[in-house]
Amino acid sequence: MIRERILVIGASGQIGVELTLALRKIYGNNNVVASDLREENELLKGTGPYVSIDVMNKEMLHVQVIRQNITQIYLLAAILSATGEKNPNLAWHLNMQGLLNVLDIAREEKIYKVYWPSSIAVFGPTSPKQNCPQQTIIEPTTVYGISKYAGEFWCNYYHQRYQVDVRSLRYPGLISYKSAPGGGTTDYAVEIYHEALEEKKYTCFLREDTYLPMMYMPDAIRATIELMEAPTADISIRTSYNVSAMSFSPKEISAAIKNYIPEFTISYEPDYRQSIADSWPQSIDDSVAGKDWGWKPEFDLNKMTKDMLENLRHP
Ligand code: VAH
Repeated sequence: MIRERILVIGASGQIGVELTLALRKIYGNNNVVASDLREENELLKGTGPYVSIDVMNKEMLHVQVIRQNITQIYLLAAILSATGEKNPNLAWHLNMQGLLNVLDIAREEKIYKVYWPSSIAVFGPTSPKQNCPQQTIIEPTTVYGISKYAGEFWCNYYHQRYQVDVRSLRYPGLISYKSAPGGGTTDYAVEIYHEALEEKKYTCFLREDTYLPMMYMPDAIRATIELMEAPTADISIRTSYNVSAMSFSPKEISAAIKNYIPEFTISYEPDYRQSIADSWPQSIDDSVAGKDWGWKPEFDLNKMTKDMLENLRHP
């Protein structure tokens, strides 16, 4: 049994913090090396090794992969949809070159497995709005979506041509309480819980009827680990799997919050992120993930709202 040594790149981000903690529970604290350009997230301190890595510095990354005897790489560093529209060139460069650096090192060092997240942001206005299938018309209209869709084909290429075992999920909007998100269009669904508790009111940057596919972080972490632990023979998708859990609108999430905070009020001031949200599907068909590796979500809007408010009230 080889000793797995895992490198998490972007470990101080919204997904990275929780994925690092989950992987440390499975593989042992010292076998999961957390890394980021930013300083170590408070929740990671004292739970295992942390190194500063710039995924754009391929030589330095390569040295760390060798020096740390890495066998698996999780690449989470990316610029998300809203920030990406403000910095298109930076978003394209980081999201693309970061992935290519990791894939090339994985090929050269025969890394056992690689994980790289895509997003439902790959879909565009010409994709089906309801139950958007795994394979369909996909014409992204954000730099983030373009970079994620191009990245999916690079993952497929490195698997087909070099047998790199790289796996990927098209995450919906992710909601969590442990670590703040950054620069996403779906981040209103995180902010609203904090504001509901602190201010009893929230001004939403999307229209009240904007339905988007969403998932609670515990489900996203479990989906990631279940995908990575699935037998290779079961993986039929080498671009990226659709996964989903629920879809809701700002109106619906505020009604769910009102069940716990009756005095909560919401107002709406749509901004540039409205057009990004409008370009995405409202719901996702993830039946291929269910068939291939048994994907099944556990959290719906009410169960998530209860858990979010409890954990934000008593951190
Ligand atoms: C974003 N949270 O809003 C990300 C996600 C589906 C959206 O990829 O950009």
